[in-house]
Formats: sequence, C-alpha cells, structure tokens
Amino acid sequence: MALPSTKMPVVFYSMVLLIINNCIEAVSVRGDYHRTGFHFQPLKNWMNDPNGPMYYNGVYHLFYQYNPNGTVWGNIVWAHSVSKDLINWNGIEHAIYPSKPFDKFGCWSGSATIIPGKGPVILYTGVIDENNTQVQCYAEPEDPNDPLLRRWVKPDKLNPAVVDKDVNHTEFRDPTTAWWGKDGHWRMLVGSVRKRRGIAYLYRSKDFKTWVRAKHPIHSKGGTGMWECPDFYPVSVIGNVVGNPVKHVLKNSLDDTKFDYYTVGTYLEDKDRYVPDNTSVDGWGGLRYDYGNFYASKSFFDPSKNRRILWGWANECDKPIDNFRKGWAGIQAIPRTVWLDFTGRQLVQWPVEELNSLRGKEVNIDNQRLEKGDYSEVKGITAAQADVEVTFSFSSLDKAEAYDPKWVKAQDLCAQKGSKLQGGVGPFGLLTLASQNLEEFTPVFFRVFKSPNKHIVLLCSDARSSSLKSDLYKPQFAGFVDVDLAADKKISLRSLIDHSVVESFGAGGKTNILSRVYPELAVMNQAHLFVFNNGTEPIVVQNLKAWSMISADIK
Ligand code: DQQ
Repeated sequence: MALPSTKMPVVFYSMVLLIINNCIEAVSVRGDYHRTGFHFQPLKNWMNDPNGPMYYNGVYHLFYQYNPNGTVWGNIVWAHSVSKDLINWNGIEHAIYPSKPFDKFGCWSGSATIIPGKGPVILYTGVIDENNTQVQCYAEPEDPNDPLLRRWVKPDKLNPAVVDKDVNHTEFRDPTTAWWGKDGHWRMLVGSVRKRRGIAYLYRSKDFKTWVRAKHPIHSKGGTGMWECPDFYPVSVIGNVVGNPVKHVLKNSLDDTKFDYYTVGTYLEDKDRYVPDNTSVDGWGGLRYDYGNFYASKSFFDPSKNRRILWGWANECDKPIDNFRKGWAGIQAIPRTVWLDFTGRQLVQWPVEELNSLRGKEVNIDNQRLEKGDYSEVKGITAAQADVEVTFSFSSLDKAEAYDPKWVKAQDLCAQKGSKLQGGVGPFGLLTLASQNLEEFTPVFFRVFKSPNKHIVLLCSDARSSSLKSDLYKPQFAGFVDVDLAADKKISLRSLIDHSVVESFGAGGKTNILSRVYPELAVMNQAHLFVFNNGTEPIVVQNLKAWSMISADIK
C-alpha cells in the first residue's frame, strides 16, 4: 500500500501542473476575447493574403502569406494548412520560404495550377533585392505522392520562371492560376501598373517552363493604380453550375483602395483579350466582392463539388500595438462559393455549406412585427459566436425616403444616415455584438430609397459604435443591393458573428460586407443580438434562424 500513497501525490501534482500548463498555453495561444472561433487564423503571428488554394487528392490546401516572427508584415513565407472540409485545418510545414537568390528578399503571393498527368505546381513572386525587384518563380512538390504535399522544391533550371526587363520591375507580382488554351499553350496573368494604368499582363508557355509575354495585356485600365492579386476565371450562366462557361470574371485587388473589384465580361480567346460587359463598371466605381474588409482574394475550382470557392484576407482594424498584445494579426473570411447571378450582371457568394456542420443550438423567430423604434433581443444563443439567417418583409414601399442622385457612394450615404437616424422603409436589420444597454453594437441593416424609376437598397455594416475603445479604425462600410423589392417586398440577410468579425451576406449573397470590430463590453457571454427597425414602415421578421457556432478545429 505504501507505493501508491507516495506515488499518488506525484502523479496528481504532475497532472495538475499539466492542466495548468495547458491552460496557460491555451490562454497565451488563444490571445484574447477577440480571437475568432471559426474563421481561419494561424495560432499566432501575422497573416495576410491567401495563396495557391486548391483541392488535390481529397485534400484542401490553403497557403498564406505569413510572418513566422511577429505580428506585423515582414519575413514573409508561404505557411501551409490542410483540411478535409474547408473548416477544420491542420497547419503543417511552411511550403515556400526565402532560400534562393531569386526569392531571397521575399516569397510573395501566387497561385497553384494542377497540371494534368503531373499534379500541382505553384507560381509565386520572388523578391530578388532590397529595391523590391520582382520576378515570378516556380515550385513543385518534392514528393507528389505525399498526400499532404508537405515539402516544396524550386528547381534551379526552372527558376526564375519569368524575368521581364520591360515591365515596372517593382510592381510586377502575384501570378494567377494558369489555364490551358485551345492552341495547347498555357497562359497566366501577372499584376502590374504603368503610369497609373492598372495592368494584367498575359504570359504564354508551351511547357510551363519558358514564359513569353503576349503583345497585349489581357486587360488594363487607366487611373486604377497597381493591380495586385489578379484572378481570372470562367463562370457558367446556368445558375450555380460550373461546366458551361460563357462568361468570365476578372478581379483585381486595387492597391490604392485596398478593395477587390471585379467585372463580368467576355474572354476573346483567339485574341487573348478580356472585355468587360457594359453592365460592369471597370474601376473604382465597380462591383466589389465585399464592401468591407476583404482583400487580396483568390479563388479556385473545387472538382469534388463542382464549385468555385473564394478566399479573402480580412486585415485587423486595431493598432499594431494591439496585435502585439494579442499575439496575432489577420484572419481569412469564411470560404465562399461563388457563382454568376441569373441576371448575368454580378456574382453571388455564399459561405461554403460545410460551415453548417458547426451549427449548434438553434433558435427561431417567426412573424415578429417591429414597429418604428422597436428592437428585440434574439435570446438563447452565444451571440459572440453565431450564424444568423433572417428574412425581413414589409407591406409597402410607399414610405421609402427620396433618393438624391448625388448619393453615388454607398459608404458616404451610410455615414450620413447610419442606423440611428429614423427613415421610412428602414433602417432595419440586426444589431450584432451588442452590449446589454447598447453602449456598443455593430448594426448590419438595410435602408430603402425611392428614385424616379426604381427603389435603391443600401446595405450597411457600421462599426462606428462597435467599441468603447476610441483609438481604432471603425469604418461604416456599405454597398448598394441590386434587387427588385417591389416584386416580393422582402429581403434576406445572413451574418456570421465571430468575436471580432461580422461577415454579412445581403439578399442571398449579392452584396456582402465584412467588418472587423473590437468590443470591450460585448464580448463572450456578455454579447447580445437584436433585430431592430428604425423606419416608419413596420417590418416583419418573417423568419429568423440563429445558431450558436461551435469552434472549428484549427491548429
Ligand atoms: N501582398 C503580397 C503581395 C501582394 C500583396 C505580399 C497584396 O504579393 O501584392 O505579402 O496584399
């Protein structure tokens, strides 16, 4: 009996110590109450652009720009995570890091291409000197049979893959996924700028080894500045089905504004030119994937579900010192399925269906009427980590405020009207990440205006009251929504609420806004969710479903 009695305390204390250590580890790794529960982020340090997303041999791969040494941009490598479902992720070895003369000063963004009969390869931007001279580089898996593609090599004989003396050598980056033309040659795009003209240069190759720039860029546009992270892909006109492409999408990340703009248009394959449709404004006034914090995005085709998936980076809006304290900076938006709207005028985006596997406890509201000034709490879920889907309806648009044609910038209109100023039809929507007495809240809401021929619908996600903390960037983001409300007098909203992010999809994903917010009071179980109406027209919450979200397994 003596043996157990002397050993027991040792075992017991070691267990206690282990638990304490694990807790300390968990607290330090988890940072603070602004860390997300189901949006992708590494365990620590800085992350920016998603790179080379792909699906290969049953595994989703996400690479991303990462600083292994700190919470600010710098020392950039391609970190690598793998997943079976796009939601739960395992971090593995860094795939690409400075190791050669052609990428000694940086391994910047790029894309993966799956070569039939060979497997995946990566094109990325290498920075070769302190002046930021950029070239395009090539990497391939060391062992293509490794199911996780852990190690990547950069064969000297294939690198650098593109050096071009005739382009702006410090603004020449972010190669796209390559595609195979009818003439049997590969093509890919590289973003650039010349005298304020944003450019997507086109390169062709017979063998994926030697790349030659085409005489004309695939597209360019004066006055738009540097085009970062171009993305170019086909979309089907037949609903959410990829396979019969008759339209193309060109997206550019405009360095000047830090938003991702796209056009829908026609790819003239014989000329290798892209022409945006006349329904797509080309440039700063154009369509955005997201009217909030969403940049340097990249899409890939997922053959396992015949869908295109879009990843985008959501930067922090707090200060570098806050990021240092948290120990991390940068998240990825929830991967979104993207397809062409039936109008052919715009894309539609929706969180990948796999996200629903994290839905836990559910609450429902049906047919709740909200008079002017009403707000009502949605109780019974974890409001700091939730998924909310709601449809609002109203019986008339007669009370819609008159639209002033001078209001061309949605963001300015949102700033002017906000959620607190009473309207006619709207503002109505959700108050997310709200403290009990509304000292803090992030409203996501619609406001409807009447112009001579149609109604104009505004979606706002307004961070101005999101935090009592004053030294933060708290923008009001907004976009117009291309819907005909006169027909069915209802509109839907989905918001993914995750501690320091509110990611919203208006009208089934036609207008989307991601806001980063840092509440001080509305945190963890002190956060609340409300529906509200501040317009004279009564609004009915026709149906609301809200779920507590389980945390994703991201390590
Ligand atoms: N981030 C990368 C560049 C890209 C920029 C560097 C966009 O390749 O142009 O980290 O955020």
